[in-house]
Amino acid sequence: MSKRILLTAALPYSNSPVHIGHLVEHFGADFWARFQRMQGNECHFLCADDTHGTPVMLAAREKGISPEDHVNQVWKLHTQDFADCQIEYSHYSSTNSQENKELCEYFYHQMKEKGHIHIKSIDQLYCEHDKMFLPDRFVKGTCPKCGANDQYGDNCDKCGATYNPSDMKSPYCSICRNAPVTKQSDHILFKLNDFKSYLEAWLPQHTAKEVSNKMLEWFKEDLRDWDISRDEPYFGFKVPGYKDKYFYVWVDAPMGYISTTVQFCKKTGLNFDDFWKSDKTEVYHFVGKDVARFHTLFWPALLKTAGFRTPNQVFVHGHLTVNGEKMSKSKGTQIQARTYLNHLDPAYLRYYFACKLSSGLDDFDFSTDDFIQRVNSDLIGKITNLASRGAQMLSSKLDGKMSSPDTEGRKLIQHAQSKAKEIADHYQAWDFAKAINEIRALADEANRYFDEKAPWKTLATDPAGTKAVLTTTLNIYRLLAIFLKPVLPKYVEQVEKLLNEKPYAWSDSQKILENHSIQPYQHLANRIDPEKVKAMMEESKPAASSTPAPIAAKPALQESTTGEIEIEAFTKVDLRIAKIIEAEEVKEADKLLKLKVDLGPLGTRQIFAGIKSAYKADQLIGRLTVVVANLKPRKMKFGMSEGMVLAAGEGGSSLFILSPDAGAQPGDKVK
Ligand code: B3M
Ligand code: ZN
Repeated sequence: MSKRILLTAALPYSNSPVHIGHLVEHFGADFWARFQRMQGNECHFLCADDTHGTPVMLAAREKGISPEDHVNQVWKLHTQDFADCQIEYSHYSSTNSQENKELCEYFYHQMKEKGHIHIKSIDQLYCEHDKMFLPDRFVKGTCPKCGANDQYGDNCDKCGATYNPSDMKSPYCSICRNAPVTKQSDHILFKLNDFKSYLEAWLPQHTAKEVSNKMLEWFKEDLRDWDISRDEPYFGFKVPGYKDKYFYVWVDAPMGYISTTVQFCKKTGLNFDDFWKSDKTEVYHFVGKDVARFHTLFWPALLKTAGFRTPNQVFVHGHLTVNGEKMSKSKGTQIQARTYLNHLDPAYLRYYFACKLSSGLDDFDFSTDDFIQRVNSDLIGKITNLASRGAQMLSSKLDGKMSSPDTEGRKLIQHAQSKAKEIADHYQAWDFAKAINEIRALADEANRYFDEKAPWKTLATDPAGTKAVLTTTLNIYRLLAIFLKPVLPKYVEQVEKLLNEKPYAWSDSQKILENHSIQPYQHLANRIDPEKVKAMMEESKPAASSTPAPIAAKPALQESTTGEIEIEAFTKVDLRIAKIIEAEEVKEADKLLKLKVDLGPLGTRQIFAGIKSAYKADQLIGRLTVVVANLKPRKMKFGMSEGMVLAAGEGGSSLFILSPDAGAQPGDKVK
């Protein structure tokens, strides 16, 4: 009987572009949803952008636009990236929607009514300059354990210690670098411990053993209250009854799963209650292990409070590393989806991640060498090769019509058919890596058969026997295509065309094509050119600019794929010595200083420079530095910017403008 399934992937946050870490999860969910549909199930795959919180508020300020405009812009980029990666959602919404706001208020009233919240005054670090309470990630300082400088307020990168921001030595606000003060404010707390025994029973039934065991470690003591409110300024939904309190982003984020369903039901005419109010639908979340706690503790407790059903399962996956290391923007290993797409076909990455993804919590690696090797030797060399050799010969040397396999061939096909159940079980269990292994083994067998029969030798002497061999080969290739279709939907569409067939369902694997005409062979896929992978990695390296890379921007003007430029390209940039004659802070922008610079014979210019985190305005007046003088003037929210100040460093306090030795004059050309 056909099942109705609702599947979600975690909601990407609106402060960063889609990167390959997101893709692992969204590919996985997309494979699974497509597999379910091939099985004849009704599978709705829903997702949305997670739009609220301090980082989004600050990102919008930085751009000089409203948070609403910011999240709308990011939504467009996210959905475009996902679509170009062949990920197909049934509906992709946003948590900043009216439906989500109403839902969030409803949940809150239920929490209140049922006595699951209380108010408590809490001490927190506050920045007098930015007039805001600082989330842990926005406090930096010296680690209380090992003494490392510039560590975040919640944990130390150097020694791994975790602590409270208030325990840090010499804490400072990461936005303005001033020392914060401690200030009290009332917070709304959700009494998670009210659900302790409920969750203790719920966890083992709805998560993998590895996950529930991990979560149950917290249960030795009472479960701690969960702080669900944040003070102004914040981007999010206001808490009813308060004029300056907002719901913490993690309260309304998972509600996005439900509000997206509300919108989806409006769009399709399906009945909402069948999804979240009854067990007529199977509900599954697919998330990374970093957010498992939110999905397996807070979320079921909230759902229970508000009288909604809980998910059948929360599937949890491990993290992606790149060439053996944790992904990092500054090391250039956080490859953005758009950067990947600028160089390579998404089918390759879908295939590679399918090779790596299994149902456990282990991390797995995107190794660029292994990636090239797997795609070129397996997907192209073993799998696609069967089609190019078999179909090409059948259409160009014979009449393009399959005959029947001989006894040996039929056995081989039946053997491949008999794997359909096993491979399906692997997909069902989120063990994509095992499914791909099986498929690859079948491809190996088929290649061995083809080489042994050597049809290119028998073509002239035994055309009928040759045809039977090609018929067998193409039938096995067809089965591989059916088994790969959840992972490679576009590729398999071409196979369906080549073999003159309708879109494949899983059950089509039980048929054998005989006396069947095919289309002339058309090239299906190329090998990966390693140079393109190199170019992608090169493009992922952070730009040596003081302004953050624009979200999912198109690649910067490139002279060559290796990142080298000709001398002519360099000399086009007019670098000049400039004297800073005026400098003032742009109050509304966190990073910007407004400068007036003297370029000698070229006159004066106004420049907005993103260096406020490292320099005070009056420190700069009178100083000589280097600017790009022929940059096209740019209209910014606060006025025209007519050049660019060069600076080194990673940003924040670590930013250094350049200074010439004594003797250089304003307007001198830098050569
Ligand atoms: N947005 C993941 C993150 O950005 C978070 C997932 C929400 S799922 C409801 O850390
Ligand atoms: Zn500050």
